[in-house]
Amino acid sequence: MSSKISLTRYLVEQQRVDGLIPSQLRLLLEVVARACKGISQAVNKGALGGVLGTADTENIQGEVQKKLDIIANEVLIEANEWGGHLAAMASEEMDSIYVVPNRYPQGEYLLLFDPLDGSSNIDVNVSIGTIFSVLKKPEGLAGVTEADFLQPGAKQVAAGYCVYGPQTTLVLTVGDGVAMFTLDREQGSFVLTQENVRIPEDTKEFAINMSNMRHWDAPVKHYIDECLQGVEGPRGKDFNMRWIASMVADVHRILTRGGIFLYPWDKREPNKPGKLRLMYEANPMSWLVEQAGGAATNGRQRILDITPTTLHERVSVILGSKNEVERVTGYHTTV
Ligand code: P6P
Repeated sequence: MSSKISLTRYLVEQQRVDGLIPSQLRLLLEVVARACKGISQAVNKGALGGVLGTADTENIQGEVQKKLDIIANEVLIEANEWGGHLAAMASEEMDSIYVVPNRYPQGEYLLLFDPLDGSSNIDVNVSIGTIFSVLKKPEGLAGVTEADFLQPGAKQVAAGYCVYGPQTTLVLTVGDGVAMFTLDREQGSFVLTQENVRIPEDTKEFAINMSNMRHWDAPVKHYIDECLQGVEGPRGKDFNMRWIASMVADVHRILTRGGIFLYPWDKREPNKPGKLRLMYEANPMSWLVEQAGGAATNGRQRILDITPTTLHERVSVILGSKNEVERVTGYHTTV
């Protein structure tokens, strides 16, 4: 008797035991996982699949889209639009929301995603990933609009990512802790490989793009400077640094062994609160991190408490080991 627990079995048991996952949400999560398997196949083909390089188009962020950005977006739309569990979708790669066409039944959930985060790493064979967030459509009004999506991250009913690295691993929370599933390519299914993931409250590893140092605000400069002083400095210990420039990969490392990730506001674009997007990058990652015992703020408040005003708004992100995040956040009122 195989001791392997598939994603399907895990979700059925979560539905049966805890009632945490209504059947429509379970169906949605299984469809998203299946779409991630398809994206993983496309990513793994690389040059052999003719999927590398740019698509010569730009997204709403004004960023040149990679071919795989568009492929991944299309895979997620096509996989999810017909199932009857969704009312609409929103994506980093689409200017406005995608309402489920009338030819399909509409459901009660809203799905948001960054279909392929870390695109700058695609052509150099470094880990990338899909990030997703699930909200419930507000009761009442018929139809669905962008305003229905503008809910704080604390309202998410499911969140996760799939990292396409040496392994393809799906990481998921529905509010009862964090579970990790590794793709068994021989069986073609995700298998539970870790549950009740916990982030150590302390760490010696920080992740930030150091090339932006001269642009940071004082609290972040102060924090990183203390880390760089090492054991001789006020922290009394040496720190290590990692920066993969792929949020999914950096967050996966932090969920696996602890650490702190910072993409703070900087004065290169002072009118933008940060680089990363609130709705489909920071919110799902923040919920996962909190569910694993970590913390996530924008330097001044809990990210999950932020009420969005626009679909693609950006945010400053400080997340990971609880005590480090609290230290940096504290510097935002004292430094
Ligand atoms: P930089 C990828 O483009 C991304 O949105 C995140 O995945 C990543 O953490 C960040 O941007 C990297 O930004 O400025 O270091 O290239």
